[in-house]
Amino acid sequence: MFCIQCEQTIQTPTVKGCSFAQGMCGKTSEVSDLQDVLVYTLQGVSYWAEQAKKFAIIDSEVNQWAPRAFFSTLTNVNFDPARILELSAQAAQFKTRLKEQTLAAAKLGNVELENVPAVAAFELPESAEEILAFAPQVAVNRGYQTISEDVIGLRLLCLYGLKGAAAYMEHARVLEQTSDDIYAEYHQIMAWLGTDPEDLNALLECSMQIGLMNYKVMEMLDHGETKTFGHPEPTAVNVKPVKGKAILVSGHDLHDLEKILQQTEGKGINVYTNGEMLPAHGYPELKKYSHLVGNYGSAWQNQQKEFANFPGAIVMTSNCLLNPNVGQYADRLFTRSIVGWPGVAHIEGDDFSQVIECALAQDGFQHDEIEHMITVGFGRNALMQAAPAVVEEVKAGNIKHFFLVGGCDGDKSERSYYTDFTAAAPEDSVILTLACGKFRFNKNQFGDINGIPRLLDVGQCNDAYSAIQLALALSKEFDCGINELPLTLVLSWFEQKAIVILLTLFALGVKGIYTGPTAPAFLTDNLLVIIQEKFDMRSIGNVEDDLKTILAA
Ligand code: SF4
Ligand code: SF3
Repeated sequence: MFCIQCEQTIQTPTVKGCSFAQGMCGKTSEVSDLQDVLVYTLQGVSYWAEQAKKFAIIDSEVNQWAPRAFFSTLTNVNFDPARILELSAQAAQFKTRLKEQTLAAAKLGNVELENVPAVAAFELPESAEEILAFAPQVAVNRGYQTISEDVIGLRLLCLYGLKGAAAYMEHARVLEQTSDDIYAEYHQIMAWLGTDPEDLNALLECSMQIGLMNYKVMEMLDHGETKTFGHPEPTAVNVKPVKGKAILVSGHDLHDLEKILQQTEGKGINVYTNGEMLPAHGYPELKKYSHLVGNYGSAWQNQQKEFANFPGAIVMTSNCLLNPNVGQYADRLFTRSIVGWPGVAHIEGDDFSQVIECALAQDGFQHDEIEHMITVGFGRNALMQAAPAVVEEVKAGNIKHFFLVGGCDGDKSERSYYTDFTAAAPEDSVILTLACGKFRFNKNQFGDINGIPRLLDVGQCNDAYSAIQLALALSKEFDCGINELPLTLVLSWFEQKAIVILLTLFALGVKGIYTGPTAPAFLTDNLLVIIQEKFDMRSIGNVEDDLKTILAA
């Protein structure tokens, strides 16, 4: 196996990347190898989808399915070899279908298809053994013996960035937001990466293309979420348990939460959000359910302890999943969509009766705990509504700086930087936050500036779109570029969704972003210098010095 896609990848003085029997996340070498072959097969699917389009053949079923399948290879999503094999078999079928249609159309038009790359000609072997035997040839770092590390690093930046974008495409698709134009762009990039490009400039350009494409994807997802559930509004959320039977819903998929709320209505079950599901409380069409009682737990890396202590059923709708056998709650856990763990019940379709039965069979919480309220719901609309008041405070000199402190959470102790940073941010600054990194500080008190809360929870990682809209509105109001605003982004990365959001911000021209806790291991020192110079990207250092530098600028 070789996998280097997330922040917790194995790094020693001699080894970079998870390359032994198991990755740090618990992904076995078998699953990792099967995922490599799946990704390679998907690159072949994309090649034929791109060719097919030249003959006006657009297969919407394949378009909508392919990013979803790619999403299954994202960090902490699917650990089940059987499911990955199923996806590969489906990919091979789709590839054959597109290939046959394309070749027939080409024949009809007397067109010769030239230079069909190896990735497009690849035939998936029948058995799991044969697939695994083939895997080393299609490892994501294939050719590393002879190709420069920089090339491999940029290929991985593109592949992992595209994977993050594919995940958001799937979140959008669930809410009936699809775009054949975006899928065409996805196929073009995926197919090109399958040809093992070596031109550093072309790869760098490709990473910017992925960033811009992802901006459109996040816009589409924002549209899907706000159209389906209304615009998030500032909402107080209890983060302490309430007496009664319970279901915990984790991950990013609001559609699943809605179905669970509908199906549990009147059944005496309380529903809680966990992790990236927290922002759900701000959406009118979700908060209207009185049995959506609060948020439980914190970010993904604490789930083995928190899920073990949760006395009900747990639904994992997307990333990030950890080994449920450690906390012995696998029998109370249910996976959805592309998520999988061997032996854990997987729910297809929208019938959650198994989850409800499981919750009713569990003890539930025995006591009410004293409430602790936090506020969420500062999405695009709420931010825009607050913008005039914010502008007034800026003009009056009461707000001097904006920070966006957000991104993924993780295990590393260096991540206390983000908690310390928010605590040390001056009183006349406003802190926007998003994604699961917020759990490091979102229960702390930040107060307000003449009624404007100093901490504004913008939402999930994909709600970076809302934060970008606020920045654009402020730059219009103050008649300056985004980089001239008193706004600093302090981001934390863990997995591929964070990679693509960073690419989006770079592609939009946002400069001077602080990132941490460490640089992605797939980027060489050389590449880091290029990226730092091109985008003025900075690594987090110590809070005091960083704040001094930021505020002096
Ligand atoms: Fe290692 Fe991360 Fe890949 Fe898991 S996802 S195998 S921890 S690099
Ligand atoms: Fe968190 Fe996985 Fe990235 Fe959506 S849930 S931000 S780490």
